[in-house]
Amino acid sequence: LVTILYKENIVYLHFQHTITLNIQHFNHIHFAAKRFVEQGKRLMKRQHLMGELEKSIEDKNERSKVLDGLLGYILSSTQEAAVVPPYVALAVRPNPGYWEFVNVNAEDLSVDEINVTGYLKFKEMIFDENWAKDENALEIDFGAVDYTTPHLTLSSSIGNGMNYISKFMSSRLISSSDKAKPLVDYLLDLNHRGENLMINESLSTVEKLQAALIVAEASISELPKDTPYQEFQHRFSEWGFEKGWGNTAQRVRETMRTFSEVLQAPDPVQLESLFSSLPNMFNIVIFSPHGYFGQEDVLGLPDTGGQVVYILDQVRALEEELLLRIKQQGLSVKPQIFVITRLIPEAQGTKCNLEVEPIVDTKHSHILRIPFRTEKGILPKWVSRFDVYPYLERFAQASAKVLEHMECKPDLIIGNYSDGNLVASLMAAKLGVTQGTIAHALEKTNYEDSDAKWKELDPKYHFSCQFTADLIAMNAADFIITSTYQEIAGSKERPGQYESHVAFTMPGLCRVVSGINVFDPKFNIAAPGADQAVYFPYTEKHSRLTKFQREIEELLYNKEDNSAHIGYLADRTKPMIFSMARFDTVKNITGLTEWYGKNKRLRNLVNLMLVAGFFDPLKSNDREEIAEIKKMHSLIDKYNLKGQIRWIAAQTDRYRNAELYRCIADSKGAFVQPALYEAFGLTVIEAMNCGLPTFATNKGGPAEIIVDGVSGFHIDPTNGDESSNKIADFFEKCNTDAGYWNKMSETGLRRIYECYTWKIYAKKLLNMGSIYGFWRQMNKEQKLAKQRYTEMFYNLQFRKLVSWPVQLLV
Ligand code: UDP
Ligand code: LCN
Repeated sequence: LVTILYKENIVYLHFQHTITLNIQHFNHIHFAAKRFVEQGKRLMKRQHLMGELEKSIEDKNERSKVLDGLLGYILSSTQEAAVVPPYVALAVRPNPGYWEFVNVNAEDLSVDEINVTGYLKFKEMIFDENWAKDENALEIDFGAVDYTTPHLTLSSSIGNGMNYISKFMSSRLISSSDKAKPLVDYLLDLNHRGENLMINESLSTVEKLQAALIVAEASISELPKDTPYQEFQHRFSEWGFEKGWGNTAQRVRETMRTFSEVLQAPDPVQLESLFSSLPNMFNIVIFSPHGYFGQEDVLGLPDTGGQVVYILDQVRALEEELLLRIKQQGLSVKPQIFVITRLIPEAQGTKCNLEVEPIVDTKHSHILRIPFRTEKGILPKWVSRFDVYPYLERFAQASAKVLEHMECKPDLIIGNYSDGNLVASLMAAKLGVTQGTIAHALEKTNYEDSDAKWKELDPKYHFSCQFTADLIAMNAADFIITSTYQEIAGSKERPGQYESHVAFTMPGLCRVVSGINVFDPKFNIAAPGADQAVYFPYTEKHSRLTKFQREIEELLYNKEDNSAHIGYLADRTKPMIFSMARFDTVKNITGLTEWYGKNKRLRNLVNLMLVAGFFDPLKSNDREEIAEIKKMHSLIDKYNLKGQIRWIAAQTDRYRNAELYRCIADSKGAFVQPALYEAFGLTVIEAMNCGLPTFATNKGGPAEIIVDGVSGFHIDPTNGDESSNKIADFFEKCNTDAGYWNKMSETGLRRIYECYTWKIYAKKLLNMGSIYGFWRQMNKEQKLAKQRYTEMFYNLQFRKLVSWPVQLLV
């Protein structure tokens, strides 16, 4: 597709369209390409390519002429280039989810289109030449076993899977020869502990069901709307109907009417509404193996952050929605939700050594803890999330215990994070249950070139296991829940977390030519919320938790350093900028400290208030945290921050934390989330719920939560000066415009109420469980083919990777 033609003074490049370059521009590009290859083999990212281009075409006008037009567009859409002199292989991403690969010869500027394998081989040449040349190197191609799944086509449709599934389902039902028979079979299968729901065997064909619905609908239309189902149950059962249609005459009638219409001519909107009312979901299992997972005193511990908050709030919201739906279906079933996590015998004062714990503010939901085991016994201590992989298979087997507690099979299994998703996949495949996955954060994009450099990083992070587990889970899942669009397909400039698994290579291990397709309709966006009973606006004076006032006063202003806080604020009248996070490198709390240290204007305007980790590196057993603690101390010294910074150790009480956010709002301060990358960012919505104007990273989820300049502000974590000046500008503006702070506080709150609540989330998730449950039945063969491929990958690859010797101190 790409050819090159020189004719007199003009160069014609053909790449989808013909690009015409005058010889001068051609020479510029030629010169730049030569610069790319001058330094030998290497991987170049977009910013490096652009940097080199700037150096080779110094004249700004000339540069913009060269960049203007299609060639410039291709270059600026290039995400990465594998330089193997004399070639420069480009990975071009014109739009989210769309990739093309071209190979440019820097000597004569000839250009060839290459396929994904060709591109990955170029990349491998940089890291492991022998492997790149191995004709039998292992290639993973999940796309090859995806032969019947329809895919979305537009980048803007990505993440809207459920809508498309309803469309695909209705057109399948219309076009299939036995019409709506699969729906009738599905209905026949619905039961609760063996008791039929909706219909029984006497209505086993479309015709019989249609006829019965006509009679029933007519008879019910004569009844008062609020007549309880029990009053006409007997008559209905004679016609072959069972419980589940509704609790009142009106609801039964609505469900029957929708069903009748769907049987006659299915349309996507009605199908979706029908599936949201069917009694097919009572028992849910949620996996989140790595600890600490608990309800008290765990937040802020290494690896224990938003995921735990998310799951506990999710369970509360799901239970509430389940109870509502069950009531509306006219049933008296008790729903059950079990969160399965790791039991840690040496629980460090937390309750993570308890086997079963009821979940606070729920009626029927529990945490069930199962220990990690090896053949030698139980693992007593916490281990980092990066080191859990060898324990997962046994953990999945032991999780069968949940069946004893539930006394039945679950209707839905949801995994969380790489470890939970793998275990969920194993259990769902074994039981034949619908599976949803949630990543929270896929680690791959958090560490540059973590795939290509896996060998170097594996001793510390075991990315080979994690990425393999991720691929297995993504492909096994019936649906994938994400918090934002960017999580799937990034933005115009940056690929998404899932998108980074479309094609990648781990030289020496495997070349993934098709890991996942972001146009797969299994992807759905359902953003979480923050518990609004806890995180409410600072203005709701009557609800403020005044009992924490003294503790918070001491936490913020006591001048003595102790184990809870160090540093002090000499000028209490200044507003505070506040940040709170686990002390991981990616959270960039030390970055924020450095920006603050360097920016005199900002230091004059505000104090810095941080909640993160410990102060003593000896107290931590987390590698990254230890490095961050040391860095923080050195920054405080380097910039002489004493008197302007307060560093508080990790906090575990969310009620007190919420009051802390509100106290910062009382100071007319702001929340700053400076992460190098943030998958979603619960602290961002907690702060906004409390009415704090918020500055958050433009790398990741917060870029979608906040509309820059409208409901908060974006900051660029890679440009500290710009970011700290943006914060300083805000506070300067607040000094001159008395209403500005309030305006930003209110617009932040408005954004939350419109888009980020748990109620919206719970409805969506239950609908997904229902619709994708039916979809998997309609696609049994396809599902099975993929499952066999996934199982093989698990057996031959994953098991081998997790066979490193594990420590066990019983
Ligand atoms: N958190 C906390 N104490 C701390 C640090 C964080 O309670 O010392 C809470 C915070 O309020 C939020 C969660 O942990 O609810 C962090 O979630 P987020 O999505 O911001 O980041 P994650 O830790 O999941 O990467
Ligand atoms: C993990 C993260 O890193 C955060 O960005 C999310 O907000 C959190 O999980 C909850 O999903």
